[in-house]
Amino acid sequence: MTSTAIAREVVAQLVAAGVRDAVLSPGSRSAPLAYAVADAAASGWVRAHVRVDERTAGFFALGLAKAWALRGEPRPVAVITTSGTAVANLHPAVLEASHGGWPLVVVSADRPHEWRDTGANQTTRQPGLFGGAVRAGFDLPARANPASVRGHVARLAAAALGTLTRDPGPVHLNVGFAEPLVPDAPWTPGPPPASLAIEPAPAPTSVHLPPGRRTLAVAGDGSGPDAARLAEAAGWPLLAEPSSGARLPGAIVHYLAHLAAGLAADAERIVVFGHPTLSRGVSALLGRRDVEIVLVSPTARWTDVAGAATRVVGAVRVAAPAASDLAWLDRWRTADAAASASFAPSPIQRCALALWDTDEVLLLGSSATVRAFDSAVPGAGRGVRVLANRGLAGIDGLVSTAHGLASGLGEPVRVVLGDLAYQHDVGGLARGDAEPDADLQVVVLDDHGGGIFASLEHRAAERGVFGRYFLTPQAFDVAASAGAFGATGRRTDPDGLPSLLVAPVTGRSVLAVTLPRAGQPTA
Ligand SMILES: Cc1ncc(C[n+]2csc(CCOP(=O)(O)OP(=O)(O)O)c2C)c(N)n1
Ligand SMILES: [Mg+2]
Repeated sequence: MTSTAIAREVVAQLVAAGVRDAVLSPGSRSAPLAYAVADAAASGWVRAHVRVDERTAGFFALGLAKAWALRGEPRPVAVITTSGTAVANLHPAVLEASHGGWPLVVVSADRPHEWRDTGANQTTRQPGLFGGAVRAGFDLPARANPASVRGHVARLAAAALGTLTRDPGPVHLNVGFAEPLVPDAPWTPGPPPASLAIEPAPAPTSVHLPPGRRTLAVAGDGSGPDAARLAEAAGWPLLAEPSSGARLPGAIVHYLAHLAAGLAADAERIVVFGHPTLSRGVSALLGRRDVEIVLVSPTARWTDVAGAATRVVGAVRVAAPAASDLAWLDRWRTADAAASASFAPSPIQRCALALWDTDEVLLLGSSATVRAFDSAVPGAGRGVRVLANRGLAGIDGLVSTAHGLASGLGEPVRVVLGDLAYQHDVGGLARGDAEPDADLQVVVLDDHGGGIFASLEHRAAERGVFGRYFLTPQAFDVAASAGAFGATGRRTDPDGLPSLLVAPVTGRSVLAVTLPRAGQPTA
């Protein structure tokens, strides 16, 4: 069968399976897919997004998937590349999607299978390239019967969404294409084909957790607002990471200080939501063997690093708090009020507070950025619109993820990140001439290097070693870099930041915030 027929069927079946966004990077072997997506986009089946750099394309697709989830309508997102190293450039985003549980459908174009191991140009072993990072994969040979495509795409999309497994994540469809790579007849897609109706796995039943036990709710990344609702209903102190979606009114702000001060010493039960990763204090709490630890996970995965959990449940229900629960909650609230009264935020925490005080969707960068928010910001309604890439917490792909998020939502997005993380993914700012502009503001908390390392044991290393091998300050002008990508750039400091955040986020801009230099010896 022709490559054109196969590509059109792949695109049609992706749309039938729920895909509404396709991210493409240019290439010749992938041309049949590009022509098919162009026709599908012209017919309104999908939105096409074209990015030159596949590493960016992968994270951009991740941002689009996050946009669908934020709207309460999870959908798989397709990311399409040509053959060779192009495919491997998706690996960081595929890993992040795997550990974060995001439904990316990688469609890689390949040379005809018989060219493998012959020295043919841009020909490598693409099937299995992502190893255990994909939930499922299929290798469709060149000249396959297009009728075989529907079943494979339906299986892959179901695996990506976790329809039957409750284990969403990335999948990989590798498609061989033989010449000709150019359509011989036009295609005007009509109504998309009917999807294969797959009955989803039943939702987990909820388990009742009785009142009267001194309980802490821990909400890690991706918990969602239900964690806050349950904690509120049960009268549990809520320790919610800033990207949990549960840092809502009532959350305990200075919980790290309270944990360090031993306030949790006589806790009897911890109820854990999402994927907590940010602090050693919470890790220690979740490693305790003298308390009951209940992990609540609606998916097939859970976070239990220490292996100390007592039980794993899909959902919980709670009763009204007992008097003893309210006394316990009161102890935490009283401590938090005292801590708030004496809280003197550092410069980076002042930036976090100013950014938290805005309405736009926020994507928080890894490293010191997310921790500045965690240690400073109060619970607020805006907490449901704060995201992060905490699957693997890389400092890569953050600008691209935010760019995809802004494009997917069609509304302004701010990404806040460190100077090294910004330089790592500065290419994520790029926009092709034919691509619509997104409303994206990149706020770079610029301490001239990896400030996080100054808070770790490596600060004790010899100064030259610490500077060159850990801190790694760069000869890089953050504000000027924006202009190279047609974005606006300017610099401010923590005092100037709040007034600049009042202006609406329109188009692409970069705001560098000068912070005290990281790793400077303190007097
Ligand atoms: C892709 C990737 N490479 C390396 C790391 C290790 N790492 C963690 S934080 C960090 C430094 C980040 O510096 P910056 O973005 O300036 O943030 P800061 O710590 O100064 O807030 C590095 C290199 C990582 N998390 N991800
Ligand atoms: Mg830095």
